[in-house]
Amino acid sequence: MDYAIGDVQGCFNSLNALLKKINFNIDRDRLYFLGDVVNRGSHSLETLRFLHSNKDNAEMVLGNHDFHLLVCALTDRHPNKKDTFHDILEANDKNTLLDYLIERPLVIEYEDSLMVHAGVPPNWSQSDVINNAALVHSQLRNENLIEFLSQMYGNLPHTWSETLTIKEKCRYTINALMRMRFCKEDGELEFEHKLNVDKSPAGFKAWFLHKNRLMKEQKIFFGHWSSLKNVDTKNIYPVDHGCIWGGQLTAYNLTNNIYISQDSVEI
Ligand SMILES: [Mn+2]
Repeated sequence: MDYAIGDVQGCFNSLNALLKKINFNIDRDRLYFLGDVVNRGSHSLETLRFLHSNKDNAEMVLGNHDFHLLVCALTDRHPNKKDTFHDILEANDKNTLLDYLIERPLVIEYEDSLMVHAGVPPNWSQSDVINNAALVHSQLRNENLIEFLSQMYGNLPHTWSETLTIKEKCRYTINALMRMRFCKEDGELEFEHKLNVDKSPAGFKAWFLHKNRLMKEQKIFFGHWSSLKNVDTKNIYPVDHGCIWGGQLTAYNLTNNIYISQDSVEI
């Protein structure tokens, strides 16, 4: 069986409970983590080690918290007070784990669907998504990685255009694929709101609710938005059910098309 799994955020006990619930078998099953595997929870190190040691059967897309870990580990930016990945920064296998994260993609194409941490701008086609994600991926593997990472924070540019510099294109792509919730039809991003879809800020909508969205026919699996409730939009599969906030850690069984949730067992 293949499963897409929502934001673990270092909730390794809940992940183990979920894997037990789905009878996870390393020889038979494949796991696709939808990003934010680390941070906020108490066991980021164990979670990342689990992914790394099972990398032949588990894949992940980068989420904003995973990216934040890379920035804090490799540039002079300091972790915030709420960050809980100090266990990784102090681990003796830190470099192995960071190298593993640097190699991870921003999107995964799975059969006729797409997996991404936050979402896909409504004005992007599947090839726009793949090409822009690949541009960021190539920059992460470039020898100027540290300089690149130190320039990727910030909310600008709000919109994507062909005339942007490579750095600007990457910053927009990271913000869109890893952080977006609300946007305009032309992909203009908004970062002040984290509420449910019925509370969108003026002029903005949840990225998947735009009428003329180009990727309507592809299934999209994503995490990041734990407050999403009652989403009844065709081909839209939110899988982050807020484990870190005392909610549930969820796996979507891609073979049988069902959600399986595990109540948080973090202390
Ligand atoms: Mn996130």
